[in-house]
Amino acid sequence: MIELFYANTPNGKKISIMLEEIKFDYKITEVNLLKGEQFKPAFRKISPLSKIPAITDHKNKVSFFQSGAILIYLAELSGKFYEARNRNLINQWLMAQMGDIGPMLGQHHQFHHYNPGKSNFGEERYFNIAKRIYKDLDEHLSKSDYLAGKKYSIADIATFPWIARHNWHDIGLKNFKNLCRWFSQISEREAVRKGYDCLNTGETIPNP
Ligand SMILES: N[C@@H](CCC(=O)N[C@@H](CS)C(=O)NCC(=O)O)C(=O)O
Repeated sequence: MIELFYANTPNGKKISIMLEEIKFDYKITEVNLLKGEQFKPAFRKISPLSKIPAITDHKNKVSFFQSGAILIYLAELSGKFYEARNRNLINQWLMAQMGDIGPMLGQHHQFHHYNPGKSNFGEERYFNIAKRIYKDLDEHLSKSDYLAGKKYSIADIATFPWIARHNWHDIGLKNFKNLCRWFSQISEREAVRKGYDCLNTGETIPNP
């Protein structure tokens, strides 16, 4: 049994989608970020930077923080979505998500969606970076079925929930043919739909 410490954000959704994909038994413990529950000492023991997602694998008595590390752990445990001979490429795209795509789109959310009008510099900077991410991903996906080649991998699972916020981005996912194709293909996976709505509130994946 895996316990997922979760809040309904793109980083949280990466792990619920992965758990659905590998069909592991899991339970969700919600961490209310607005109430500051991430700072509780018990949670900080498993997530020292006070961030979701985190997991505890109760069977193997081990805990993890950082979504990329969690995805690698679950992929190795299940033997899925992290093909041994393609790991170098999968790692690069996973790190691209963790180090660039997620943090930059996260800033775009802060300036453009949550706090418009507070900083022209911030709004413009992260809007431009977000547009560049769409353009670069689109170009890459014109040559590659999935981010790390022909097969769906944890790199796609990590990136998908961020692109799923495309309505907030105001960039027009539809205008990026290859990124749109990749997004639609992944949206159709039953496990992705289930993991996206892991709290069973009826949340659906926004169409391009
Ligand atoms: N690099 C981390 C980022 C995690 C992250 O930023 N989590 C946010 C929610 S999406 C959080 O818990 N924020 C609460 C806080 O920083 O106080 C990961 O991929 O796990």
